[in-house]
Amino acid sequence: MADTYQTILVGAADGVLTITLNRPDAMNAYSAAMSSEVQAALKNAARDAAVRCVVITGAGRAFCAGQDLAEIKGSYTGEKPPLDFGAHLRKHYTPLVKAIRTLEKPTIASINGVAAGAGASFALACDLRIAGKSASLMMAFVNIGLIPDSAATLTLIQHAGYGRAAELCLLGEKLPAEEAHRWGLINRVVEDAELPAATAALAAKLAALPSRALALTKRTLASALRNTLDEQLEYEAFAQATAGATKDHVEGVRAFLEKRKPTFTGA
Ligand code: LHQ
Repeated sequence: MADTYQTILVGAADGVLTITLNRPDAMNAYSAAMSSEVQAALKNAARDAAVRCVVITGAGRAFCAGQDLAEIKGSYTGEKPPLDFGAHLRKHYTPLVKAIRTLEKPTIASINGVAAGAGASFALACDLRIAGKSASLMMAFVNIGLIPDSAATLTLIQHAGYGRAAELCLLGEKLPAEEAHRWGLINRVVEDAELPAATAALAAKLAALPSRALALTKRTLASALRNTLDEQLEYEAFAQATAGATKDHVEGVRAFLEKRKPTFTGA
């Protein structure tokens, strides 16, 4: 039976699983329900060998406006106790960021509009970002007296360097997609109308590549963030030994020598 979700749409075709954040009237603000649903969808994607690439996008004119501030309103009106921020992050945000980063399949954020607060953090956690021209990134946290979370303090520095990360985080201003592209925060920018097709083409390309090599590449890139030179060279030797033992590697080399297109099976 297909999974039924209230806050997201999930569709799979030709090895690509697309998760659409689907609360367009609230700019796809991130609610507790959305958190558990996206986590569940990513867990299923991790288990399903037919899924070879995951796309996250938003319905309507926003990608995601971050925390649903209406949902936690009671903590500010006195109707509910003050929010336990640490517990809230650990329950609803940390598992999602970890799921995206550790998924052994490439992830693409297809940024169709504003990505604000944790919504921007989620996009930054994906492996690749493609955006429509009218999209933007906004570290909105400071505007409500919070600090950037969901690993944005790390990913922003990784993608764009400290100076640019500091500018975005300290000022909380919108950064238009084309500028974010120049800063290295977005990989590709296309006309808004072309975003779905451009995303589909990028995802299809990834889904057709050797999936074990992609998974190992993702792990090896992640290990580089914590390793010394010696450790990283050793990790590469280990990962290459694993990639080199795959059928897809043999197929890739044979196809090259025989001057034909390879057919990768994920084996
Ligand atoms: C929203 C939201 C929203 C609910 C727009 N919630 N409804 C972690 C730990 C614990 C707690 C707190 O959070 C976090 C992590 C975080 O993500 S903190 C950051 C939370 N996000 C924000 O502060 C962003 C707030 N939103 C905005 O700054 C603007 O709405 C943006 C820049 C996203 C869009 O601006 P506009 O294009 O001018 O649209 P709008 O403001 O008119 O919004 C449209 C509707 O969406 C509106 O509802 P309405 O019923 O009036 O049409 C907004 O209330 C609703 N909406 N963001 N986060």
